[in-house]
Parts: sequence; C-alpha cells; structure tokens
Amino acid sequence: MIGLCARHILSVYGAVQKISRPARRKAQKSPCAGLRGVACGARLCYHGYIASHKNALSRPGQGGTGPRAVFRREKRRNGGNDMSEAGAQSAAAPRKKRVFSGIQPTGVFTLGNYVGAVRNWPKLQDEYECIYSVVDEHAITVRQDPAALRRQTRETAALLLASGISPEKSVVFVQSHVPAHAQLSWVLSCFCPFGDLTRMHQFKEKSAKHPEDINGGLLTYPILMAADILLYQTDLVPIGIDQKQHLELARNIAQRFNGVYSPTFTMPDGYIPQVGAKVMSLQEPEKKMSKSDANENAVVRMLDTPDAILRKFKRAVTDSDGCVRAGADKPGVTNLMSIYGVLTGKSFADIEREFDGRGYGEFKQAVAQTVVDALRPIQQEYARLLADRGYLDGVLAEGAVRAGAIARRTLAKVYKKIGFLQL
Ligand code: AQP
Repeated sequence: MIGLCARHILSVYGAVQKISRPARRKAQKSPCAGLRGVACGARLCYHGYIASHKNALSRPGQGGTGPRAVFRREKRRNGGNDMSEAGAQSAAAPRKKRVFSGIQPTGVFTLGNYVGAVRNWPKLQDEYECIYSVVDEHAITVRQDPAALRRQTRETAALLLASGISPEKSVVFVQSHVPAHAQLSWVLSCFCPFGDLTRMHQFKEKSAKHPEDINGGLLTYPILMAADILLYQTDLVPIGIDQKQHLELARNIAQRFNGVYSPTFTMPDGYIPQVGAKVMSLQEPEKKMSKSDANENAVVRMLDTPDAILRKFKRAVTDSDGCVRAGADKPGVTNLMSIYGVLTGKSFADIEREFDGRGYGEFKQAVAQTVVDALRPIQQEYARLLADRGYLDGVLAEGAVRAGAIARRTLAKVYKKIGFLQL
C-alpha cells in the first residue's frame, strides 16, 4: 500500500534538498501511510525512509531506529560522512571508491553465482564502500510466484550475509525498496538505442527459454541494471562474465548522458574473476550454471546437502578420455577444474599434477568434498540468520535508508540536468 505524504511528494520531484529546514521538519512529521516493506513492523514509505521499526537493529543506548537515528549512526560510522554525494564531497578525505552489485532472488543461488560473483563481494568491503542489492525488480522479467518471490528475497539476503557480507561494512538492501532505480531506469531508457537492447545475449537466451512471455522487461533489463550501477556513482562492479555485455551497455549509456549534458555519472569498471567467471552446467557444460535450470542435476545450490552435492558431482558430464586436463575439447573436466581451482587456490597445472594417473571418479570426489567443505560454514550461518527474521529485516530496512540517500542525490542531479521542473 503506497500512500503520499508531503515529504514524499517533494522528494519525488527532487526538491527535498531545496526546502527550508522548518518546512522539511513539518513534512517529516506528517503521517505517512507507508509501504509495509517487511513483516517485522518496519515501514518503508515510498521514498525509502523507515517510518518505524519494532525489531531494532540497534541496541539500547544507540539512539533509536527512526530515519534520523539511522542517519546519525551512519554519519558516526562513516566519520561524519552521511554517504550521500554531498557528504562525500564535503568530507576532508576523498571518498573510498564505490562498489555495486546485485543478485536476483529467483531461487537459491548457485555455486556459479557464488564463485563468479558473490564470493568476491566480501573481499572488497574493507577497501571499498560496497553496496549490494537483492534485485527483485529484475526477477519479475520472468513470471514469479508472489509468495515465493517474497520468501526468496529474504533468503537471498540471508545467504549474502552468510557468505561474508557484513552490514557493518556494506550496504545490503532490496532493490524495490529504493524507488530511484525504477525512476532512473526510465530516464536512461531514453538514452539507449533500441538496437543495442536487441543485441544482448541474455535477451536472446531468455526469449528463447520463455517464448510464451517475451515481455518488455526482458528487453529493457540492461537499462535497469545500468540505473542500478549509475545511481551509486559506482567505480567497480563485481560480476560474472555473463554480465559483461550489460556492463558495457551501462558504460555506453553513461557516456552518452555525460556527453549530452555534462559529467554526471562515474564510469564503472567490471571486476571479473580470472578463474570461475563462468561456472558451467554439470550436465551441459557448454551452458552456464543457472538458478532457474529445471534439471537439478545440472546445478549445485548453496543450500544443497552434502549427499546431494556428492551425487551431483558424481553424475557430472565429463568425457571418455579419462585424463584430468584442461582444454577447449574437455568442457566438463575444465569446468570441474575451475571450481576446484577457485576453492583451493590451485592452478590448472597443480590440479593436472595432483590427479595425474588417477581416474575421474577420484577427481570428482575431491571436487565435491571441497565444495561441501566450502559451503558448510555458509549453510550454518544462513540457518542462524534466517531464524532471526527481525535482525534480517532490520538490516534490509537500514540498507534501504542508506542506499536511498545516495540514490536520491544522483536522481535529483539527473532530473535537474534534463530539465524536469523542481519546486
Ligand atoms: N554460472 C555462473 N558463473 C559465474 N557467475 C555467474 N553469475 C550467474 N551465473 C553464473 C553471476 O552471478 C551474479 C548474479 O546473477 P543474477 O542472479 O543477477 O542473474 P543471472 O546472471 O541471470 O544468474 P542465473 O543464476 O542464471 O539466474 P536466472 O536463472 O534467474 O537467470 C551476476 O554477477 C552473474 O554474472
């Protein structure tokens, strides 16, 4: 349920920064019939502020959980920087470079999502200002069951935290809780030639996979992804190689917009791992491993039991050569070597030496056990987090406030440049 309040209206038109402080206070006090964002009682009004939050993230003495308290805490945490562009510019030290990435809540995420992308996200937390999103708006380009989508959104967030992303260091939020993503996406769609969209590999693949529903969202998905990235003035985007083409499109859109007006968006670079950038299906190793693959034997999921993982690797498609060696002619074995290499830190040469003269059976068993060992602590932490729904929802609510503050700033800048009337 979305209601309007004075602050909302002003914020939508990008004028919130311009109104006087007393007027702003008055607007903030006005009753805001918010969007019930989370079941624990947190209420996000349409512009992304928390109206109230019963299951506090903060402990007594931390100064409450309202939006102002959250901002005060954030400001303290960032040494006075409120994480907005204005805050960043006014701080004496130059701001840390910023990272953004997202994952769709289209099911339990896979070893491919983990190895290609999510595994790298926690590593960047100390050096960069990291913003990670559960991108539910992207998920609906393919029809989703509403109850399942809600559940999977929380589960995906829990898995991200369990994978090592710390809400103390990074911003973690749900895309639909920050309306600026959809708002910027519309503007950017007017700066993206139609032909560029129809060339996208993912559009072609997903259209072929879902011929019954080739909707506009499937085509314009990369524009929303460009908005996700550009809203945060992102420097670095850690992704699997399948998203490289979309990132290039985001760069083209940014360049076009910056050229028509003046420098507005930071030009983002990709952060793509050298090994494991594309984990392939265990059953069809020419195809990437995907959450939505209907063949469960093709996909290792982050929450699979040890037995299921051992069974899936045992059945993994290899070849008749019987030799553990990497090569374009051996996609199945090369895929298993990549997974093993990423998780153990061993090179292809090391792996070839280790399994020289040993059969595929032993090799598959070793890969499976390595995966089981890598996933065990993540699965344990996931179970703990999912049982604490109040905490989880609090993290997401706070993340939406922090992300929203940065996103609105960029959106206001864009609206001003293109000539939208600001009151
Ligand atoms: N197989 C993969 N190998 C390496 N990286 C991968 N990624 C996805 N699959 C692999 C990376 O994971 C991040 C999140 O992906 P996503 O959820 O946004 O969407 P996707 O790329 O469409 O992933 P799926 O698993 O194939 O989802 P469905 O089946 O729902 O379409 C991205 O950085 C991606 O590169």
